[in-house]
Amino acid sequence: MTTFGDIAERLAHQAIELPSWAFGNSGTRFKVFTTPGTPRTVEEKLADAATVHRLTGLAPSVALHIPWDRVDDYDKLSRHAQDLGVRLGTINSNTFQDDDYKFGSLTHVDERIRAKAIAHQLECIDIMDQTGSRDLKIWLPDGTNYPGQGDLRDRQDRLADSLQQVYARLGEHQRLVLEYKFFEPAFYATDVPDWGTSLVQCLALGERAMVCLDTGHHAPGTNIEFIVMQLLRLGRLGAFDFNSRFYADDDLIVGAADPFQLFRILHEVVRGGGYGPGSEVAFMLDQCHNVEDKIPGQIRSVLNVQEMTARALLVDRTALLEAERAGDVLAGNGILMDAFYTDVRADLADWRAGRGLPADPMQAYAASGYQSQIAADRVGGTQAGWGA
Ligand code: PSV
Ligand code: MN
Repeated sequence: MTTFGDIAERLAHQAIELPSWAFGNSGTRFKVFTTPGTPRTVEEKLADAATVHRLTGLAPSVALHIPWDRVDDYDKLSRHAQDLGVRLGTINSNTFQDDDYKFGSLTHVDERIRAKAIAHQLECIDIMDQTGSRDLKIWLPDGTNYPGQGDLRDRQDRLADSLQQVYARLGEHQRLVLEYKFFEPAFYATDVPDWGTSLVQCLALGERAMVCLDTGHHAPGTNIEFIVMQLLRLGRLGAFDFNSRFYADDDLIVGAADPFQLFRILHEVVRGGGYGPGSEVAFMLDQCHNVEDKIPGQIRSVLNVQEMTARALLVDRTALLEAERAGDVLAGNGILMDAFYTDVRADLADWRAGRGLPADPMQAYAASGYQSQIAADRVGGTQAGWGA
């Protein structure tokens, strides 16, 4: 049997990157609700992210989205992040909010627009050079709504050519991480709909091209942990965008909709060597807090990932392997379920207290006065949000 004491040290390796945009206003296509204290600037987003890290010790880096977080001086922004106790992480490009991209970006049939989309990715790599970021994350809105709207194969060929041009510009220690999504904003065919397509494109590029798995980007019922296993097996799991979904790409708090699925995913991560100091897998959140407060929403999220990681680490691997080899179906399933049902919350509270962190970060945030402080301080200006 594996006990909490056996895994305590390994929990210290956990690092979850926060998305800057989680602190801005977001919503559905029906309404974006604003909240007092929402950041107006990227510096304020970093301050909120640093608060999450200070209270949890789990979130040492922050992902930026360009152009949402564009600034004049990235050295200065990096230093600002450092002063707050965090660092700048993944740079996410954005080719989904410009009129030119109505019919695609890296796949566009018009060479001028395709060149513009490539130039945007190169701008993001320039930013990475300044921020010291390792990963360029590309998610494309490209796709078609109607059969016959575009030539599926030509689009794939243009994508390969565009990605090649971007990949060629990467520095030695930088990576291109290609995210897939099976629908939205295109509904008939997206150009990178699944992990297979992302992987095929990555394999053609080279070793520093990796797949990004956003947990909300699959059809209902998809066995996501299988994909995790396969990508780890092939050494191509670059990053996670964690969130949870009931229906579509809901971008809700990770672990809220289906904690068991999160457990199964993290079990495969641990089993496949994706967790710990030797792993290069980036664990990121990609979430929106439309109706709940954003900072505690992020705190809850990283705690959910930590809790489920602890439970995944608790799986008795030796006993599991034995049961699997012996064909003991129920014993194997029982070993997994024992770990999943272990309530680790009290142990984690002690673990935090032993490391100088608040035993209950949610409660510590509520008691800190930070929320009312930012509501009082951040008056005037334009709150950050989609497209802001
Ligand atoms: C697309 O749905 C996505 O998951 C991509 O990661 C984008 O960069 C992000 O959402 C924007 O919120
Ligand atoms: Mn995503």
